[in-house]
Amino acid sequence: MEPVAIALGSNLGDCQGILEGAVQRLRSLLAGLQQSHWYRTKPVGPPQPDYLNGCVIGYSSLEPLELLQRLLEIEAEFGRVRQERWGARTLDLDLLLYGDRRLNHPQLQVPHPRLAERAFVVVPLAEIAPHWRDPRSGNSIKQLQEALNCCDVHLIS
Ligand code: A4P
Ligand code: MG
Repeated sequence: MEPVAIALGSNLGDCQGILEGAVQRLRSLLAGLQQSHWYRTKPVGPPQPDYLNGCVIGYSSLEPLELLQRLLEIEAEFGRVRQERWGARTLDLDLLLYGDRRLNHPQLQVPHPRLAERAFVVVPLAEIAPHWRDPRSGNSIKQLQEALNCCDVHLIS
């Protein structure tokens, strides 16, 4: 089993209900799941509604591509229809980290290529995995957070 980190995002429909449903599905996929709080975040990309974002960590016995396939199935289950890149979506699941592996497969880049630059990912991840090191930069998640402007990321109650 290897530690994995997954980002969740939603900005269409009942976002919190969708995210909580997705976490339930992830619980059956990962051992020892821990989840962050949910954060309301300003959209990065084309104009669209605000997002709810959060992260989970846990242990997986699936190989990375197999895990990605399961994440895509969960997205489909919650009604994700792929339209424009970075556009609004009911559920986005991104595989952020898989242990300390670096993968550059056509279907899967790990660490997620935009991990370090996105406060909507780094802030929730720092809650549950502050000491995990991004194998690309060598920085801890806490250090990544300190380097970002996090003013568009708000904890919801
Ligand atoms: N793929 C490659 N690497 C990965 C990975 N590490 N995890 C491939 C997941 N998927 C990965 O993904 C397209 C393909 O990327 C997948 O089929 C997989 O083979 P997608 O989810 O259809 O595309 P996307 O999410 O629209 O594009 P992308 O480039 O993944 O976008 P991002 O970077 O995920 O950004 N603003 C806020 N505030 N909050 C958000 O959550 N999300 C996005 C999407 C834009 N703006 C946002 C948010
Ligand atoms: Mg995605």
